[in-house]
Amino acid sequence: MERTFIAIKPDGVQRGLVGEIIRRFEAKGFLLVGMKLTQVSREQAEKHYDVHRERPFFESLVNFITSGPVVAMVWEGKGVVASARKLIGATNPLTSEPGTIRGDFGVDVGRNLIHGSDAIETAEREINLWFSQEELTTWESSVSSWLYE
Ligand code: IDP
Ligand code: MG
Repeated sequence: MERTFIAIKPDGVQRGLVGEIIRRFEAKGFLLVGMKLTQVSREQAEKHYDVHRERPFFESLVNFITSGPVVAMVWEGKGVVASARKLIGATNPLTSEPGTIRGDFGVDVGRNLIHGSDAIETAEREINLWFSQEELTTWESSVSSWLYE
């Protein structure tokens, strides 16, 4: 089953949106298979955002993601990578649709609350960067037959 990496950034934690964000993924029907509150090291942040290394906002992005605790999660489900991106909304919260996490709760692109992997291969890379095998669980929800045909 497909898995994706999701992180509630320091602004989401500070603003008390952890429960609300997790609620949306649960309510959709995705399965939480890994979760931890963690203070990200500079090294880890730079690895995570490696594709943006040459972008002008790279330094402020790394400073921000390391500025406070982050809730790192792995969610599982059919089509979860693309679907999570839809739940999250467009990168700039001013243009994210209402009903999305960024659209409902954010204003500034540098305070957009949440990260989600952008492709299946990216998800695999990010899950391995953030979690060890022992930190991930394999389980089946007792309501799975009410979610999947
Ligand atoms: P994504 O988070 O929607 O996948 P990316 O393009 O991968 O967006 O950018 C990673 C993160 O970098 C964004 O979530 C946002 O926090 C930040 N970012 C992206 N573009 C800008 C920008 O133009 N200015 C400042 N920060 C940006
Ligand atoms: Mg991205």
